[in-house]
Amino acid sequence: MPEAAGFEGVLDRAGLQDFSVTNIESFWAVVARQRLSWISPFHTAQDCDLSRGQIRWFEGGKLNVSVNCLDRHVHTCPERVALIWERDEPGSEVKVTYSQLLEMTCRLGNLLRRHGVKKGDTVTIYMPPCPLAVASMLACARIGAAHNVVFAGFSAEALAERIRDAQSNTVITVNQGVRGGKVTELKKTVDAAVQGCPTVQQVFVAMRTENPVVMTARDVAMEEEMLKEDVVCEPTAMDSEDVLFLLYTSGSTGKPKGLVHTQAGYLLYAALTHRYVFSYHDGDVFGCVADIGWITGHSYSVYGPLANGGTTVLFESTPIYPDPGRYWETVQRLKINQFYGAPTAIRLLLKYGDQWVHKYDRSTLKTLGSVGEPINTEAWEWYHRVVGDGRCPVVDTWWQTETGGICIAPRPSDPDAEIVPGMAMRPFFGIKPVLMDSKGKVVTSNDTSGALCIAQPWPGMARTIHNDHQRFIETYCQPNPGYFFTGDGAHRSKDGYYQITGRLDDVINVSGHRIGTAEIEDIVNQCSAVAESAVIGYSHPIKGQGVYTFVVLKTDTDIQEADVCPQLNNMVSKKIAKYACPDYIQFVQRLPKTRSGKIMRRVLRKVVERDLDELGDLSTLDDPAAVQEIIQGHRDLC
Ligand code: 6R9
Repeated sequence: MPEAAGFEGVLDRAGLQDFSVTNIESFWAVVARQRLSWISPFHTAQDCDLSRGQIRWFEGGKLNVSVNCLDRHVHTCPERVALIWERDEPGSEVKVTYSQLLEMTCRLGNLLRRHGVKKGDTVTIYMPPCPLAVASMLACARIGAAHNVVFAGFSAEALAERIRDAQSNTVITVNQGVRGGKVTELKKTVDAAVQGCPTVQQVFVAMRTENPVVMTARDVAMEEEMLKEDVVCEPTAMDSEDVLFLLYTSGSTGKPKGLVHTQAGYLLYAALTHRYVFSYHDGDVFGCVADIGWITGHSYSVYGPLANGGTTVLFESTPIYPDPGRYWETVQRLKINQFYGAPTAIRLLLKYGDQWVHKYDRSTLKTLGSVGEPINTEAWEWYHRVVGDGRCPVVDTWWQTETGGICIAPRPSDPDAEIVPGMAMRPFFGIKPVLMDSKGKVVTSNDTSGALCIAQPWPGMARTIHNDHQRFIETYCQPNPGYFFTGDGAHRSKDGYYQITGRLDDVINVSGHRIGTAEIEDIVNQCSAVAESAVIGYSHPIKGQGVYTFVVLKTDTDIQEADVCPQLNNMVSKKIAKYACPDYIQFVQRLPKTRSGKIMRRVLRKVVERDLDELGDLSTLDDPAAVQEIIQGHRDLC
């Protein structure tokens, strides 16, 4: 095998797909040597045992992720634009070149070092998308600290919970956030959060607006202090399997999971998927409009594009600010070539009509991407026909925080391959999806459905859950021993293409935000008037899924139902985020439970979906009258 030349030109891309799954080790070894800059080479491409939750790639190798994302491009093209910060105010974008971003990162790396941040520490970043947020992530990578980006829409309590779980000693934030024309008090939120976080020793504060905020002894004025630092910062040589970042995501039990990604494998996978799935070419402007607090922002606003020396957009605004033409006006102004967004936004914009799209020149667009939830056919067709003028391929990309990068998408291999609307379709290089039946057996035929699992490890996958490897094993490795269990259901068409049908567990997906129903129940149950509750997702025309909450009030309470609703909304938005607030609250006398006391959510789901003929087996139900009451109450409410 001619390793030096790599595979391209040796195998056609379809042949490469087969080769990559049958020879994962040699495939990834060649790609890793070709695409990453190593300080010292690895000696073992992989040492994985999925059944034990052991995943190790490129052992023996040393590298620095920030060098791979910055220095090597500064050597070849220092003036190339790395970031375009699309600020909330249209027309006020800021461009940052590779050499500027390296300088920013080095100053920040030195500042963090001077304040004692070192390898093994975790830095929490609570910032909206902006160059300093990216520089913060890369500065951590440069000095060997792990980052933990928390979505800047999260409440103080949600932030505190993540800081505590990560045992983070440093927080980086901005004075205020600006989004959709509204100012949010991010520094105040951090102040409230760190009160309950004894590990936090210092908070770095950057200025997004000109409004001063109260600074305490613990706070550091970030830009001011950065100016005093040297522009050269020696990168720490990191082992391939050292931690790069933690990122919290929802699981089916109450507590969010801090998924851990490591250095080399993650970066390689983000870079390769970014290049192939979107057909990214040098000189293109890549527009991923996700927040950096989401894995999509990590892999496709930051690490994938920067590892490839690309130009990437950081989008601070909303799809409808100042009007529903915002995305397309941005595409025209920044000359975006690949646009990557979420179905919930597409569905929202579709309702406003085609004129908002037609107003702007979208001729630079080459590929349109979708991520976060299944994209329904109407939204897919509109995206393709109206936004892309029928000439841009739409790539529906399936993946998860756990997978690190895209695993199933229409065009990882052949750039001319057929695309079927609303389907993620084909596995990426090195990915071998399988469907499992309910008995845990692999289904081999086509035109069938099952639980989606992945049969072999790949470099981008998460390595563990922070401080809870047992939970990692139980969640992903034990449901089907030897396979990675995704928690999603999928259908394989008669042609062998994959269509993702949705979550199999108690996780719902509201506007692309993944949230455990148990997390919301936890908060609702804290209301003094509430005895118990059950939250389920239901199909929502814009958000994908909405939050439907069944509430049983305490019998001894004299609070009125009408007063409980605003209280619950308040609590949920304060403790989690606004998007998690109930869309419907139905008060019931009791919840349907099994004799062993488990709430039968399946029955609640059917009631809300009005699928009353399919309530299923009710034999284990403790009190069948509960279901009739709920059906009646649901009719009255909706
Ligand atoms: C990247 C990301 C992961 C869950 C995943 C699945 C859903 C994501 C999808 C999709 C259908 C797609 N999901 N992309 N479902 N089609 N193209 O979203 O990560 O926040 O961890 O959510 O999102 O249910 O399991 P994350």
